[in-house]
Amino acid sequence: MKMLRRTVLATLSAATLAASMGAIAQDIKPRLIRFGYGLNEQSNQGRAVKVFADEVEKLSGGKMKIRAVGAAALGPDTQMQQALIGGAQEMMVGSTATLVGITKEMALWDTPFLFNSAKEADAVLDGPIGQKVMDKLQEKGLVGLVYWENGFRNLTNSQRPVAKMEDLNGIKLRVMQNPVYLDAFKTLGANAIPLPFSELFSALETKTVDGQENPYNTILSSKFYEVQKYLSVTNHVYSPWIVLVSKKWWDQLSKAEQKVLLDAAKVSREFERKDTRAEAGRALTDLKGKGMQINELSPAESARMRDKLTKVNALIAANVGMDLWNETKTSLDKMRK
Ligand code: KDG
Repeated sequence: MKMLRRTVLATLSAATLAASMGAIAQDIKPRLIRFGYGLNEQSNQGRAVKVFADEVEKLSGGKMKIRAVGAAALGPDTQMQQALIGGAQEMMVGSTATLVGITKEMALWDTPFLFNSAKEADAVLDGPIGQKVMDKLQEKGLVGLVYWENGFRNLTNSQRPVAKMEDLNGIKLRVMQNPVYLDAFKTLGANAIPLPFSELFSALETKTVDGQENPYNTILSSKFYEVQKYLSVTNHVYSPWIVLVSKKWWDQLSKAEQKVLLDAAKVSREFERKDTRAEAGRALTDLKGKGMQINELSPAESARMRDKLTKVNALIAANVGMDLWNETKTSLDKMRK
């Protein structure tokens, strides 16, 4: 009888030990976070995602782990945004321009020539106005953490240099899926065609579209120089990216876990802006070296394009609301005094 009792006790303690080991193993298994993005791993966007992932692992002591998925493998921006809202994906970084269908105030950042410099952009995006626009996402199921820099956008095409607005007439120009970009480039005389970023290279390669507009960094990292002969420097709009979290998922996190993600996002923002600006500074030389023919618009032609493009401002002000529009203009006027 004693033997039987000893065997039963031994079996029970082994099972308890296994269960507790299992529980500990369960405890230290990191929380896995799927983070999708649209450019490739070697791009400025991909490099910043890696910095974010490393920082999350460091700050959480290995308890939170980012599984970064690039090159739009989880779908284009709009598809990933819906996956976050539904809770099927935890995080992403993408363009604010593709968010206007969800949060109309994001159209503020589509305003042509809104910012004259990266310094102005940082001050507004990281200040109360940027936060106010970001907070509007929450009622739609998204949490914005920080803005990254996509950069000032410039025109490329396979047909001819764009030295004046009229040179855009008849150019099939791909634009982001966004009403302001569509309207703005139609106003300039281009045949504006909205396409997801993930389809852009093949559309250029097959001549489905003649041209596109993006920052130098993207023209380099996506190898558009292989299918685009002409680069015309317009700097027509400053384009932000935004790091997003599924609110459904965010609300389940502890305050400590939320702090890890926000602190890591701020570290990645500082890295991303420095890295992107350094690369953009070298880009024109690099792109010339890749065989692109580069032209800058004359001040007079730039002014004509600016006057024509800013005709969309009334549409933007109506969309984002006059209070937010006026607050932004006042803030910029103060900075420029
Ligand atoms: O995922 C790609 C997006 O980040 C997008 O913003 C890139 O600027 C872009 C474009 O032209 O689609």
